[in-house]
Amino acid sequence: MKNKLILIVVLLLSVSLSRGNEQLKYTINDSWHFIKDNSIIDINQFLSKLNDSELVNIPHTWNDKDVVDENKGFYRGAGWYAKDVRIPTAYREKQVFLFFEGVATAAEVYINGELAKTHVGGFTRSVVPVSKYINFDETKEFSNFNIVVKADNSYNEDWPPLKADFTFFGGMYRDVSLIVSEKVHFDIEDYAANGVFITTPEVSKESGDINIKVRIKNDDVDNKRVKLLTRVYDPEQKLIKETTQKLKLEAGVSNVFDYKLDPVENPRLWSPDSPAMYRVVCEITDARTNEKIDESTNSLGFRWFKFDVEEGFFLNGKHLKLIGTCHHQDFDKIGNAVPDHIFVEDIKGMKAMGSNFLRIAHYPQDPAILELCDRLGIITTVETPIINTITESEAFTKNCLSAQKEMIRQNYNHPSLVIWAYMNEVLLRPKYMNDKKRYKVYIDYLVNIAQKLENLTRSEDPYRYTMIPNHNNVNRYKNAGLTDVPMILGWNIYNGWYGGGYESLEKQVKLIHEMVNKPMIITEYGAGADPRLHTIYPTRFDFSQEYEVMYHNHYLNLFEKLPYICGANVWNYADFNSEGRVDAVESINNKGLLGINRKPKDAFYYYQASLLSKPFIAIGTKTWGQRSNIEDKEGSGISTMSVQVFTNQNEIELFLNGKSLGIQKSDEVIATFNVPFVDGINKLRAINKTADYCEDLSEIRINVLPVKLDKFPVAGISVNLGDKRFFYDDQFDQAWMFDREYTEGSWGSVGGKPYVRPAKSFQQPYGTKETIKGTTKDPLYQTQLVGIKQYRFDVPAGVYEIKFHFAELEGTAATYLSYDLAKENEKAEGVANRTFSVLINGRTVLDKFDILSKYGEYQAVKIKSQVTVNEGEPLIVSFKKIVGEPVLNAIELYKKM
Ligand code: GCB
Ligand code: CA
Repeated sequence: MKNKLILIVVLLLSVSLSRGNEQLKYTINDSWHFIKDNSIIDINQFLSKLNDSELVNIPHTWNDKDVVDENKGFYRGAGWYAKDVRIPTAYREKQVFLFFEGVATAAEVYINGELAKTHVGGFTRSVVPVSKYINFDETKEFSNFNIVVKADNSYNEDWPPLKADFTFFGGMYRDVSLIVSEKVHFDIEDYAANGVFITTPEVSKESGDINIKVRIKNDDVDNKRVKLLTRVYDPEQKLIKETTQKLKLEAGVSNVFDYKLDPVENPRLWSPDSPAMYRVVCEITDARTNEKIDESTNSLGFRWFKFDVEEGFFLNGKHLKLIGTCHHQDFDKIGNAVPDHIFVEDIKGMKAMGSNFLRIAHYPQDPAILELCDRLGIITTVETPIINTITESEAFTKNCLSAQKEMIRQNYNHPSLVIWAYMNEVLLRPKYMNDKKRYKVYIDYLVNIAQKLENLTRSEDPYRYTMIPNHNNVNRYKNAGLTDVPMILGWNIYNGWYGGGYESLEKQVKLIHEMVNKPMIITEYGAGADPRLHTIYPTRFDFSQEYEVMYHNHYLNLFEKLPYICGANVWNYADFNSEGRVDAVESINNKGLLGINRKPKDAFYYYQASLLSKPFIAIGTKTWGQRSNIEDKEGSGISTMSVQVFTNQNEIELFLNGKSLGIQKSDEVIATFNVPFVDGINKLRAINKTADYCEDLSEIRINVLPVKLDKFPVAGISVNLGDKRFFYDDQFDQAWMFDREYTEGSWGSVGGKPYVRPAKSFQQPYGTKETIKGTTKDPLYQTQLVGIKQYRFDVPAGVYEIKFHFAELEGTAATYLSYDLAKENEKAEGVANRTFSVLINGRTVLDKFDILSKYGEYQAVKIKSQVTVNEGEPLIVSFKKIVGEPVLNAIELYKKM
């Protein structure tokens, strides 16, 4: 009994010894006082207003609501945060820091009223030493200090990024922590890195180098003698190496030491299939007492890689086609103030998609992302946000360089990371294009910044590659001399979306390859898809999920065929906020493979089927909650629609409500079935019966609309006019079909043509992409039938409600995106001059109706009316032209009695 007790005591002792005094870090995210007010001139004025503040928790942005509303613009200015922090008075002997993971875009940090630090750059971390500002109260166990942070997301010509296709949310949007260390500690003040930098200059199957640079800060007044222990653990957590060295630390400075460990023999190599991770623990102890002072743990992976101009990418000597996506850091309804778990799900999702590559665009993101890419095996590139344009100023250049240096040092020890990038499409619409001389001055300045970033990057990290992503105007980048600067060139290519057909992709890629003798990555390609839109006539710029699949199918096939394309990144993993965007969904860029809420679109399943090697099968259109379509033949009650099954298997059998619809062979991972849907719930089951058995289930709800309206559908009829897409309103679970022409005894429109935006170059097949105010169901209003004469329903007797949807599309305020290079060709639109009357069964409902003067342009207008139809009488809505052509955007008919 006694012996046992002694043993327990000894165990406890050794546990507490090994805990030691390494840095203590914990978040202080909750309950910050917050005021958003650009008129506050200084911290004193802010503190005097604290009573008006609200309490917020970090992550926090002040733009979560105003970027998704219908007004153009969002708050760009200052937001003030304040918090009291209580710490043990014993910390007087230690060093206390604040650690900010991300404050956008610039921050001033005040401790007890004194300015302790300013930081420019909304995407990198910063560390603020605060000990010297704290008044420790010796008489009490705890002491308090006060933090004020002024965050600012104003436009400032010296703060990159200046302009880009994503929202510049403001706020303290990533974790804020307190760090407590000894006076001697790994130098976290150095660009907010962790003080340990590991490289592996030579790696082979037989041997892997481990070189380490440490920075140790001695904040004491005396020089110090310490020991530095380095331990390496293998992927099974077994200790495989241990070294100790004695170091002398000069007081008041950051002491830098470079050293090498003996190479690891036969290292387990890191790769996407087998992301073997080693762990390096660096420990500082007191040379005399052996007491632990600090510790830093970092991941290590052994791999070697090469990007080749002709042959593409090689990892550990084997060819590997890099395929994956790009990623932004925001989420549905909460902007960029997202919990880490979103990122965990995103990276898991990429792995589940079969990705082996990720472009962290256009700025460094949360630490959780690279950590998980290391662990799951996704090769990454990360970049500094210098986007579209630059400012020729010293301050701008300085901010670019510090952002690059912070990015590199903060993310140094990630085996998944192989490329440091900077700039994105900086010659998209360069300044001074019309003044040759001035243009040259501008371009020289820009190329000079690039060269400085390149030199900095190579000296910070000689073992990774560098890259600049450009848009597809290869001549412009080449003539500027920008293509000479980095080691790899990225190309963002949208043939088949913004311009031309995707058939032109191959020519484009070949041209670039011939003109630029550098390894090539397709850093972006993508097509927009509003998750609510489906069609049987996919065409460019229709925002249908079906076109998105076609586009990606074409691109992926070509990438797999051309060896010199090292890799490609879909733009984008998920839909994301872009406040200025006008598309099918306002302020959202819809090029995601998943929605902004992370619900997969069909294109995501397409990639799974294409990239995964384990048996995969998925029935498409899972987000199409409810459909509505006309029956095939009068009285049949059946509406046949095609359904795509995405699979890497050869043959698929599909069952509808338990009955086999036969077997189809898959064509480029898609098996297409014509499914005779019945009204109501349709249960689909797709299987492959081989040894690699796999199956998928899907429930499809459909309103099969009758050709003859003898039995009027209970949910009514909802029709989108001037359109060829089905629209699923996921907010109200309402299914819309597109229009049909009236035939005798049935229903449909009489006369009129779909509205096509007047443009010289083909852009949208129909409708406009201008944002429609007063609705979130823009696709219903963005299309219309022009010159409509009647809408006719041959209905049984009864009382009906009719709902008209209008919007004036011939407006003045057309807006364009800078990415949309087709815009130059577009003619100015005329302002509509349009007046018409609407009659229901001869009775005027809307008399001399002029949408523009009554409601303005691009405004959703909904008008409901009612009519009693007698036996044998049709329901006819007629449009009487007075000035210009009558229009109708959508119509609903519902039977009340
Ligand atoms: C690009 C940009 C990216 C945009 C994308 C688009 O070339 O690099 O930021 O979001 O195009 O969707 O237009
Ligand atoms: Ca419409």
